[in-house]
Amino acid sequence: MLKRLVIGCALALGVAAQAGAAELKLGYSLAPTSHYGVGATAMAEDLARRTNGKWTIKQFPANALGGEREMVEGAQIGTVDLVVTSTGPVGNFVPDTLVTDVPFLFRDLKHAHAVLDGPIGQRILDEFPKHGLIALAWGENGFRNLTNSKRPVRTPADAKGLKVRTMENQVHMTAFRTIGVLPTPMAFPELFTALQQGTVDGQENPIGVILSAKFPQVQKYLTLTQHVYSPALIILSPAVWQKLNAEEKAAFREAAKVGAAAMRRKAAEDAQNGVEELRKQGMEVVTDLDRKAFEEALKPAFAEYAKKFGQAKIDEIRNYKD
Ligand code: EAX
Repeated sequence: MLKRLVIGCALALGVAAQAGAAELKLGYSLAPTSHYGVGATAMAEDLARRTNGKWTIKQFPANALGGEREMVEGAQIGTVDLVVTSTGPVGNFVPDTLVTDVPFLFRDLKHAHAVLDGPIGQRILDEFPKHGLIALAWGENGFRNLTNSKRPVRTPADAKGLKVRTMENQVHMTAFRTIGVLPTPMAFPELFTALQQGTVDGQENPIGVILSAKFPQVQKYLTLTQHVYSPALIILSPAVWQKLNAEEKAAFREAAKVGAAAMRRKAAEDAQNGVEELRKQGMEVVTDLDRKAFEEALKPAFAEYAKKFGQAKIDEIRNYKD
């Protein structure tokens, strides 16, 4: 009798475990203390709470699941469940994200958030399923800034001839090529070594990334170029999405929004306080960028973007008001 009871319980538990708790693998390129880590933790806590512990998240920080392109591919084929990624390589999968990578498109964070959280941003998120991906929410990487090992950069002439690593993103590469920089597309996990060995002279990233990836160890000069806003995305594998009922789908979306909000708060905090820290770590910081000269030098690139995306689409974002 007792034995039967024990077996019965074990069976019931077995069934419960199968239909119940599921641990999802979430990958990102930065340290757990970064804005991505903070966002992922906030999402994980919220999701577990909303689903009574059914859906939990295990984090794989610091490129443990590969570079951003590889992680997005993983989400497509179902070997990675969740990814927090910049838009860097995402345009290779979902071309509609590319317009967000245009330099000097967003005036400030408020503008970027209004666009991405409004109908334009939603329209882009809605494109993902057509490309075998689910985008749960727009997070944040932040405004990007140029670093290099050669010289202080204030004008496009200063930047000319530098070999700069860019993300694997055509829109970014066009911009750098246009101002006379040699763009070298490279996956983020290779970047530190490339800077260290001098394969490239520079790179560009938000302050939080420069700090988190310890670039002051291999880069002397930082220019607060703020040349492009870098959105982040929380992406889910369709292999997971199709297992969810409507209530769970809503819980995933809400939890991703909570994660994205935490990510934005941390990215903004780093952008505010991080420059001082980078100075302490030995970087020389150029704050008086000749922004007008950069915008002027970028004119041919803007003409290309207008051809590629349509001027109306760019203006729709530029002029967007909440
Ligand atoms: O998402 O590749 C990059 O430079 C990204 O900004 C970084 O991986 C954070």
